[in-house]
Amino acid sequence: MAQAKHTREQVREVMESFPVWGDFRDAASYGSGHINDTYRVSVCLAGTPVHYLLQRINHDIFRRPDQVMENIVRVTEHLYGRLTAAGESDVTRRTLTVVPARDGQPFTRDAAGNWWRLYLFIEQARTYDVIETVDQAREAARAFARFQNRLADLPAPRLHETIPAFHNTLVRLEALDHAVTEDVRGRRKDVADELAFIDARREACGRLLERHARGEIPERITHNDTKINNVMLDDATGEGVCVIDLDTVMPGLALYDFGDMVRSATAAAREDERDLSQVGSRADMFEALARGYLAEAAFLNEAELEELVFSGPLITLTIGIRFLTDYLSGDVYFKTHRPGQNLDRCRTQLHMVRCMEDQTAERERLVREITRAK
Ligand code: ADP
Ligand code: GN1
Ligand code: MG
Repeated sequence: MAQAKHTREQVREVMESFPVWGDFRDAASYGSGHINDTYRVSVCLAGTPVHYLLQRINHDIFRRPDQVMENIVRVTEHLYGRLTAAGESDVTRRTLTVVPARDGQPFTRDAAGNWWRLYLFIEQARTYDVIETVDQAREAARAFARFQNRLADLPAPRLHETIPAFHNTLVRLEALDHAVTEDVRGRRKDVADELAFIDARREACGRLLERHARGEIPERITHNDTKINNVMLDDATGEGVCVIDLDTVMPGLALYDFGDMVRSATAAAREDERDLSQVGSRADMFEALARGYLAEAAFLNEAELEELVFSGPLITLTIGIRFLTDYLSGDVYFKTHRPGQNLDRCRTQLHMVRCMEDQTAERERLVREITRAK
């Protein structure tokens, strides 16, 4: 659980900007996200406890929080419309719902210049940092695919790119090279093996970008942060009930979403596990993800299907590059709770890349078998 950065009193004050009925009771730091500051706020509504999810948007990372919120409002309202039209029950558990501030804006600012947003709290569901069963993998993949399906007809204009070149591996490599040259903390000496591992894979890093530039892989509306703890699974049924963490929903490649599911859902250990003998990419979880995703993502074209397996190691390498860059830069991007955590995270990612590479042939066979059967 994250360390609370704001006091109960500060959170209470922020909550006054939102038209929430009831008596403020408590605020607790919540979740294990690496980016925003998240609080579960408890309110007592005429005797009934009610929760809200309050977040401080990390404005060092999201430089235009207003554009982030404009995207999120458009996306969540569209999802609400699609769910309602489909006659779904419990619609406010199936999409995030933004609670506007008293001034009608989808955020509020505090005296220190921070940006805050409030969501309805999704009850009787939870997220997992390391998933436990193949059913969870399948349900998570289905939920992310349904999310992409439902957003395919979002009306123009194009969504804002909240972080430009987010999954562009070549741009991420440039940032790593820069961090290596600068070596601001003198840590380069610790990472020779990691740099060699990445160097050996440079050529493959532009593969999807090239196929996109040739028009073979289309741009779609994608989530771009399909880490497994960004989907809530229903406590009772196990269904992937709600896709959350919508800061990076923007134009992207569907393959990046599948790749990040493979990175995070097949992981046998936590992202910062130090004992690499525990780390790996589980074959059974991959199979469940592929089956769940392909069952729902009917929009995929031939080129996307061809690259489905490759997207796993590519995104895992990309995130490994980002953790290493942050380690060399002095841990300025991802939240860390102990020294060396970003280097440990990088090492698990690179270990998983190798593990995925070793399973490429079997995974390709499996994907062909699933798509042929359809
Ligand atoms: P970050 O961008 O820092 O990863 P998230 O938006 O993913 O932040 O939120 C962190 C955690 O808070 C999630 O992993 C999830 O467990 C929980 N969470 C987020 N939104 C909700 C919500 N609306 N209802 C209940 N829990 C939520
Ligand atoms: C961050 O916000 P969170 O913790 O869900 C990051 C992702 C990384 C992930 C690695 C905006 O995701 O891109 O893949 O950490 N989000 C952003 O765990 O950079
Ligand atoms: Mg998150």
